[in-house]
Amino acid sequence: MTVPRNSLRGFLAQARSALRGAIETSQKVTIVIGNESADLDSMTCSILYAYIRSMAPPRNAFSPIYIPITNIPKSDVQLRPEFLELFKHANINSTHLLTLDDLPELSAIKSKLPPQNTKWVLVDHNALQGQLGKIYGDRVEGVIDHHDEEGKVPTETGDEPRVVEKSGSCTSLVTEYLRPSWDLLSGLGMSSGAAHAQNDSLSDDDAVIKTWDAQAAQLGLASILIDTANLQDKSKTTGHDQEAVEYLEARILSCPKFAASFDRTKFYEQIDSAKKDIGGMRLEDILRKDYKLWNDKGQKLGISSVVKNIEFLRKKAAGEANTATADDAFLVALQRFATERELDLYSLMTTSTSAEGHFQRELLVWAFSEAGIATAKKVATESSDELGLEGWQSGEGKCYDHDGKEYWRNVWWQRQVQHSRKRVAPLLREAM
Ligand SMILES: [Mn+2]
Repeated sequence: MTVPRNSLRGFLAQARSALRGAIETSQKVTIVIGNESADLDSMTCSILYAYIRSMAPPRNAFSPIYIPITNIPKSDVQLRPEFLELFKHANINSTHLLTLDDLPELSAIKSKLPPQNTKWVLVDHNALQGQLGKIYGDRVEGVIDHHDEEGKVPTETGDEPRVVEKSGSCTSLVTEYLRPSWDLLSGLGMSSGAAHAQNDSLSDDDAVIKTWDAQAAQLGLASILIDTANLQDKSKTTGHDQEAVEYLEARILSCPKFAASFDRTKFYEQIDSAKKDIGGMRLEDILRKDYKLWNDKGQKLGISSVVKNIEFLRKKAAGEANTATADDAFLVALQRFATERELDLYSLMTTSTSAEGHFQRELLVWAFSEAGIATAKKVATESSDELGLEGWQSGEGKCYDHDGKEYWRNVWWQRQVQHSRKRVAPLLREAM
């Protein structure tokens, strides 16, 4: 059975009930899951892939429908205002999104969702982390990703893709992969209603499908624009991104409902400003909203990416603590965040715009164990040139550096701003 042509909204509702049904009746299920930082890219990759693939599955698909899971608990969706902004363009809302809450509880997941009944496709990562990775790591049979190759997904993935390539956004690679199926689907123009429609209503069905396609296209387009700064960031944008943007934009512009009013730059700015609208959040939420954890060679590394500078976070910390100095309040909050997670190594990466309008990055590295300290020192020396590390001071003139037995810490301006966590994480991991 093939999933009928449907809107994103209809599809997500169907995916939710199919997942529930599969769990209750021990049916097979294919899960498409993004990485655990669950940024916009991860979310849109999984939805777009599952949506098109469910309506145009390979002949011997493992299960009748692909289930897109966003790799966070439902409550964390609220920490991503850009999701909520984008959902409006796709005619969905946060209640339609499938999250970790839709899977059985971890304590019972193995019996309720036996590994042999599952097949996993990874998008925007190529190694399934954490508890899910321990239980279902062997069931991963497909990947589309733009991070460094981890060598965890088998080389043969049968009917599912095995694409690990450089691109600004993983959604661009997903779009590229889906394009032939999507074109075929739209060419057929079949919806569940269209199959029974009279000839004279065909154009109405066509308009409905164009609207659905344009909504899905906006969902994908947003991630590519965010990840490439509207294709303006030359260090990130690749041919994959340019072609995918062209393709998705054409889908939006061929829809009468959106064609007249759609403006790509305005659309980008709207999603981007929603993403930076984190002033109302608590510091801890800001640190955990785009957070990744690695557990390698006996060391735990956590990295938070934040879309505001340390000055913003200092003020936020001071406002929440209202006793200590801003520097103290900030450092205490960071230390609490890292020690609660029992990290050997914690890093904070910020992005912001300088008063002169330049994109800038700060990098904080804090090591809490002997092994972590050795790793941190190694990176500070060996990767200093590649990252363009330069002296940094807080608003109160402190530089936060500390070289002691109990911990080691430093903060820099990272002048080689093209290097995101996608580069910094492998550097830290290699140094372990
Ligand atoms: Mn990505």
